[in-house]
Amino acid sequence: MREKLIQDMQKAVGEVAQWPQKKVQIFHHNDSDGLSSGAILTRAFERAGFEIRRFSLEKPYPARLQKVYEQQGGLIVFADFAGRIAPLLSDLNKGRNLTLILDHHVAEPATDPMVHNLDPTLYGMKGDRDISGSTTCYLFAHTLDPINKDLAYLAAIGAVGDEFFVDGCLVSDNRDVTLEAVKQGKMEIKKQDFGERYYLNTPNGQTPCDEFGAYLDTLGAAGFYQNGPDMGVNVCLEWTSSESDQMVAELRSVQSRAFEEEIARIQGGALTKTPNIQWFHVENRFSPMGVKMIGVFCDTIKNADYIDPNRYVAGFQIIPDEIPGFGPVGMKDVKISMRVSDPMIEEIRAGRKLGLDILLPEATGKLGGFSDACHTLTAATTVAIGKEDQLIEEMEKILEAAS
Ligand SMILES: [Mn+2]
Repeated sequence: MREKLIQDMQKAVGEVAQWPQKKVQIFHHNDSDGLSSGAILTRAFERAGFEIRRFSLEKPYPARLQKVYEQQGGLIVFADFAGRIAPLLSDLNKGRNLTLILDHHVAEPATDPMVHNLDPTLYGMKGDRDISGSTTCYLFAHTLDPINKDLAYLAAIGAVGDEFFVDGCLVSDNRDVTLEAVKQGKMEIKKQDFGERYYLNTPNGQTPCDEFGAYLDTLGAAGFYQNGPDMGVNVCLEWTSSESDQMVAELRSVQSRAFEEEIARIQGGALTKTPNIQWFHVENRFSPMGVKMIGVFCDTIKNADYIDPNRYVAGFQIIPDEIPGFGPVGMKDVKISMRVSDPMIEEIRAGRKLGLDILLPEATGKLGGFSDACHTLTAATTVAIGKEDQLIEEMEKILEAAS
C-alpha cells in the first residue's frame, strides 16, 4: 500500500508543478512533529521556487478553516493534522484551490478531486506507530525532488517527538528516515538498556533528539502567540541560537509562574465538584501562551493531593480569536481538556469507568461543539463560551446513564 501512497504523491506533485501560482500556504501543527513538518515543507517548496506563507495552528478549528477557504486559486498544504476532516475541507474547497493533506492521524478520504488526502493511514499504514506527520512530509518532499533527501533528520525529529516507539525503538518508515540521517552523518543511534536513544549532530554539538523535541514543544505551545512556531521552524532548519535559547528560557518561566498561580487558586477553592467531575476555568490567565497549555496543566495536577483521585479532572481555557499572522476569525469558543488520576486510569482500563474518548465527544456533540483528538485517558474539545456548565451537566447525565 506504500507504493500506492507514493503514486498518489507523484500525482499530487504533478498538479503542484502545473499550478499557475508559485505560492504556497502551509498550515502545520505546533508540536515538535508539526514544526519539523513545517520545516521540511518550507525547505522543499523554497527549493521548488515557491513563495511561502506559513501558519501554525493548534487545531484546525472549522471557524478558522472557513476563513482559509474564502480564497480561490491557492495552493494550500496541511501538515500533521486535518486527515480526519478531509470531507469538510472538500466541502469548503469546492474545486477552487489545490489542497494537500500530509497528516498521519486517523483519516477520511477527500470528496473533492482538488483535495489530495495523502494521509498514510488511508493506505494501510499505522499513523500511531510507523509514520509521523514529519515522515509523511519527508516522503512528499522526496517525491517532489530527491534533493530533499537531506531533510531526513527533520523527519526523525518529529517521529521521536511523537514518541512512536516499539520496545523503545522507532520502526518502519520512521526508522528508515532515521537510518538515512545516520548515513548522512546528521544523527547517531545509541543503544540503551531498553531500546535506543536518538542524537542529533548539530554545529552546536550533539543533542538528544528528545530534548530538542521538548525545546520545540515549548516554542510551539507556550510561545504560540509570540512567534514561537516560527522560531521553532527556524531552529529546525538553522539550529539553536542564543536568541532561541533566551526565548525558550523566558517561555519556561512564564509557564511555571502561570501554573503556580493557578495551583494556588485551586488550592484556595477555585475547583467546582459535581458527582463525578471536578473542574476549573483559567479564563485568559494562560495568555499569551497557546491553548495546549490547559492540557499540559491538567497533566501536571491530575495526581496532586488537592485533586480528588476519584473524579474526572476538567479545565477550561478561552481560545483567543486569532490565528497568528492570519488575523481574527470570529471564534467565541472555549477549550476543555480532561485528564484522570492514576487510580482512575486503572478503573477506565478495567472498563469500570467510562473512557474520555466516549464521555467528552458525546457531551460536546449535544452542545454543537467540535471534537478532535479524543483518547481514552486524555481528551479535549471546544464549545461556545458560556456553555461550560451545560457541558459538565451533559457529561454527568451520560455518566449517570452508564452507571
Ligand atoms: Mn504528529
